[in-house]
Amino acid sequence: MLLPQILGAVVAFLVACHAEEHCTGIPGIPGTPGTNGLPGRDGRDGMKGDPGPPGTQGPPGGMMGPPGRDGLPGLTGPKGDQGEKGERGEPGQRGLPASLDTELEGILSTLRHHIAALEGVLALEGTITRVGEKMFATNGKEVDFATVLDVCERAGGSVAAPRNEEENNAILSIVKRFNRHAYLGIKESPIPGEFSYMDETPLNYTKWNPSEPNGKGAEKCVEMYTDGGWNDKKCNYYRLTICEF
Ligand SMILES: [Ca+2]
Repeated sequence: MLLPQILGAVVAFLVACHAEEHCTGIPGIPGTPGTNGLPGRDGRDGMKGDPGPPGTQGPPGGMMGPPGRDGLPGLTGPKGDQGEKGERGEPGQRGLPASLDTELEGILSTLRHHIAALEGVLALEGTITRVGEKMFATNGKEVDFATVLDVCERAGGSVAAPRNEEENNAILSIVKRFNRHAYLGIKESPIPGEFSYMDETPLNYTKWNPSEPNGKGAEKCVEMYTDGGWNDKKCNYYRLTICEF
């Protein structure tokens, strides 16, 4: 409090005191502020802060770090060469004759039934034409004779070669369906005008068209016309592929 104000208060008091019978004491001057207390206890630990930014790269020439982890496996390499054939194993124990093995007999019977059913389906769809034990089939493609040979062999058969009228008619049914001439599994022998089966056995049945064969060594293959007759023909023409199995 400023001095004039204090004095003013004292004067006012004295005046008031003088006016009354009894005077009370003068109020004391306010004391000075106390000193600061001791520091408080430490607070609890705060939450963990975010990771700091990466440091700057060190100078070159530092020590090499440890090796990294193995990479992903690479692509499969090319197939190796086939190994040598192993030695023949010991022969197994002799089994029962099929006629005495009822279980085997049952399996064979089921297989025969299934195969006959499948052949029926294939014949119904025109995929195969069956004559006796032989089956004829085509892939519908026209190629040169070398390709016919290759295609039939790869399929496990051989080029269709009729051994009788019935087989000739079976092949003819395919030729008519596609309305295309087809090569037969017959070739000219080194003697011009003489023909044989592919295994060089002589023909036991022929169906030459009138005036055929007329190539005299220049037409070494044989084709079937759409009437079932045969014609000797050069081997590089494109003809229907028909195989027998
Ligand atoms: Ca001819």
